[in-house]
Amino acid sequence: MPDSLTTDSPAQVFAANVVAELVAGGVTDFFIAPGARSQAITVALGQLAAAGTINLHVRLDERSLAFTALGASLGGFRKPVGVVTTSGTAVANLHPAVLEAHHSGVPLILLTADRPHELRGVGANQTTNQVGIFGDAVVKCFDVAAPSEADLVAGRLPDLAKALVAEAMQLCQQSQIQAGPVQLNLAFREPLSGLTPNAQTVYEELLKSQPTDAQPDSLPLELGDAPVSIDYSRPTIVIAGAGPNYSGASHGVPIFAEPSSGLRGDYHSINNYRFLIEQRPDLIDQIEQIIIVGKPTLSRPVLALLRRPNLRVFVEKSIYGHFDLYGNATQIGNQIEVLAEPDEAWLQQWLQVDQDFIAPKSDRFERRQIIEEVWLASQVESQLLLGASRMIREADFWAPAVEIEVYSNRGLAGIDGTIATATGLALSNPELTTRALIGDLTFLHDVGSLVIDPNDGELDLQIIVVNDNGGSIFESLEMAKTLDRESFERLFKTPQIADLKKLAEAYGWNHVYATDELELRAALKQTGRIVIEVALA
Ligand SMILES: Cc1ncc(C[n+]2csc(CCOP(=O)(O)OP(=O)(O)O)c2C)c(N)n1
Ligand SMILES: [Mg+2]
Repeated sequence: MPDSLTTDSPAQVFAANVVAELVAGGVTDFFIAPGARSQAITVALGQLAAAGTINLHVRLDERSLAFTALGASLGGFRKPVGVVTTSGTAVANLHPAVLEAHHSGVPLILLTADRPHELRGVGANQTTNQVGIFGDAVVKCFDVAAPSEADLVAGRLPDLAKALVAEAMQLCQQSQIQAGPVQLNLAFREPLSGLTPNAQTVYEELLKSQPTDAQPDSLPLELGDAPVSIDYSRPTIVIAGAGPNYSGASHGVPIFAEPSSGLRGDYHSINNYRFLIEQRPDLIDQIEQIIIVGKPTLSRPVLALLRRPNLRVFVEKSIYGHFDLYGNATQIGNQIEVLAEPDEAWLQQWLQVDQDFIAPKSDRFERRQIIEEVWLASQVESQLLLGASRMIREADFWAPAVEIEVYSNRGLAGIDGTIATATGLALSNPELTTRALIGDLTFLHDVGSLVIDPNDGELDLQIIVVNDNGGSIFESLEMAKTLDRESFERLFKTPQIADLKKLAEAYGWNHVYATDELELRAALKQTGRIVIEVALA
């Protein structure tokens, strides 16, 4: 304990201990937005960052902040990261990313500063009910009372911080399947911060007093289910939705791999499956069993497969929770008991049909070529984020049989926060080129995430925008056929007239137009932060 014990702010002592415990527990990256009520946490994190102990990232907009944190956690194999906000609407701005994290098993530690209990519900500035604000999207919300002078004098604050962080860390990453956000709603009384104790010193003391190597091990899958018994000798396929799907390939049967499954390059993957579903009913009719891994979301024909009569559907538990859309899963679990080995002839028949299939070709530069170029450019030292909307669905048809590091926010498939998520991925793997392939509305939705924090350093980050002047995904839906064109455009397609080049440049990004494959290929080789705009009619 420092000598100046009684002059320390209880807020600062507690904040320093909370963050030191988090770091000792393995959290290396923190995301903060400026604010008064959270100043003790921010000061403490600043000290740890100055000492080189943590990576600290600053954002203005908390919505962007939280998606950036989400991307960073994803890029680090779902490691827990800290997110810090002040009180009030700042907290509410975390909500979209918290929902996505909840639905896709991403461990976020939300440190939301709050007024002390005596100032709640009495009209104090910037005060709302932050307890339970995220509902069941957080594993738990801890409502932590403001540290008091009495706590400080009694020397209780380090132990309080230790117990709090230990439980929070445990809850946010219980297993691969049950990971998710936790909220530490931390009340603080004035004085809201001080310069002592220095959080780096608190951290170093902490390390001396506890065994080292508290880094989280890789998380166990949830075990203990009754094994799922599969007779692979019957005609079986795997449908692989959004990943990570480490086990998808291990079944030894044909895989229908959505592009965000990470399995397109696998030997078993039938990459023309979206065409074959419609063109080879003879083969589809033979399927007797389907194993679902990850979260399939992209197409109605795939989901329709699951509703076929006399089908056995096995669901492998995933990070995305319980997937059983039609309530017809025969068994759900993650331990498999192999009753009989796969039929090699069945697999070979599918691989042959896939290889022989000739996809419709067009000479125009369109989405197919964009996907192929982006995919192939991403084979080495790269990671790719697929935005929601049309391009990920086009990739379901066209993504080549090449393994790449691929991500997508399929927990809720929002078009929000995509630039921020890509930035988070880039921050967590700065040695890679990070690409996001998104639509024009998705770009505009999150354009504020182009704000650059110069302290983030040089990132190779490419936002590839397919600008088709509005939400072209809606063209394929019911209302596009029933509504008159004008109503459809005004109500759904929402064409926009934004100048993306000016926007990008205003935020300090490079911008380049790509009008054909060669220009796109060249643009994809550029370094730095760049918006690559591909205009399509
Ligand atoms: C936050 C959020 N709001 C609304 C939607 C509904 N939505 C799905 S796709 C889409 C349009 C996206 O358009 P664009 O990014 O241009 O992609 P395109 O389909 O044209 O390639 C919208 C509004 C959503 N998924 N998420
Ligand atoms: Mg569009």
